[in-house]
Amino acid sequence: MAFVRYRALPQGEVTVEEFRAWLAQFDTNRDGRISKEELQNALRSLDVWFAWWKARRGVRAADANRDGRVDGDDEVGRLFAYAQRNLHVKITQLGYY
Ligand SMILES: [Ca+2]
Repeated sequence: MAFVRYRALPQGEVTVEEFRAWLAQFDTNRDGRISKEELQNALRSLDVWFAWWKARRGVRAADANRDGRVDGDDEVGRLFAYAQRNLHVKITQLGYY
């Protein structure tokens, strides 16, 4: 795998738009969905411990239609909420849709 330097999440509070833009860079196959492996890379870039395990839990928490991918406003919103609860990502507002 190529060594890629990812853009970091903004410091402090993050809006859902910033979160989505940050997440999009990990969509390496550009299908507009975030797989467990892609989320794992995202978490690794945050120096999150147990990234593979949290990626699996995060996709499970967010994947409303159970297709194994995080896609669409609803699922990204759910992943955002998961990140807030479990990854200590600060969210500016909760009424995001
Ligand atoms: Ca899905």
